[in-house]
Amino acid sequence: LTMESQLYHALERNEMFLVYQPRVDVKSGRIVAVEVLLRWNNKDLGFVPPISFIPVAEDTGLILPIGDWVMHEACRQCRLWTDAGLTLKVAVNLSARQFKNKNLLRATVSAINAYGIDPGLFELEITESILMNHTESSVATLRQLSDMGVGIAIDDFGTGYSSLAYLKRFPVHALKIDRSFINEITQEAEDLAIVRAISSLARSLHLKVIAEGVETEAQLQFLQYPECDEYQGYLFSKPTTAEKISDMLSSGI
Ligand code: G
Ligand code: G
Ligand code: MN
Ligand code: NA
Repeated sequence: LTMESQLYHALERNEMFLVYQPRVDVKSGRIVAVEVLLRWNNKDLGFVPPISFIPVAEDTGLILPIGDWVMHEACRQCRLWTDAGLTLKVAVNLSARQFKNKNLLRATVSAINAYGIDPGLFELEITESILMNHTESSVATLRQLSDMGVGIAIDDFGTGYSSLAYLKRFPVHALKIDRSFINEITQEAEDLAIVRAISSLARSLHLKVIAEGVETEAQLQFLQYPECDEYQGYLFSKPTTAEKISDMLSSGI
């Protein structure tokens, strides 16, 4: 009953599901997007957190079918929201192995087309370190996706060693500022300075700025425009079910 052997059957046994965390427009206070987060509830192992099973899924290659499933499920949900008159972008996390895979373009387009969603409502989140290990073909794929209208966001921005020149060369649309810079932004002058620098860099490159891990009203005050366009975090909502997201949207948030 190793995690690996259980993970092989997780999809066919319907043990995986998605939760969604709202991304909120700082100015209007409205939900404009959701980050899609994978969850696994196994009959023997119980709830296994992604930080435990994603590395196993990466090592075994299972992240490829699981990642395809995540993209399909996210697009299916996006379609349901669109049909209900709710316009909401879905942002899916991409692992290193998915990014390097030669089928990334086909897999992404397949999910988008299966539900006929607007490609502009689909976004990929890629960490700095994954992006820095790109190949020519993975960058070409990003460009093709970007040309279709798919968004590309750099996740955990500020924690890796990204060459700033890449921000210009790559088809990147948004920077998600890592929550380690937001955590103590109200007390630490350096953190505020870093957030301001990232934000002004992003703005001059015409990228959207999203603050992650916003937990308090005080933190949000420090992140009002022009620091950030959108924020995400426990202050507004933890990752939650699609139904709860629909309820929030329907009630006008
Ligand atoms: O809620 P949270 O514990 O979901 O996420 C923990 C980590 O797992 C985050 O770094 C997040 O990016 C990653 N993660 C969550 N869902 C997915 C997914 O569908 N695919 C990949 N590759 N990573 C994910
Ligand atoms: O690495 P990535 O940014 O994809 O992962 C998002 C992770 O951050 C998920 O595990 C999610 O549950 C978590 N998260 C989301 N909002 C908050 C928050 O306000 N505080 C903390 N500590 N974690 C958060
Ligand atoms: Mn993310
Ligand atoms: Na992040």
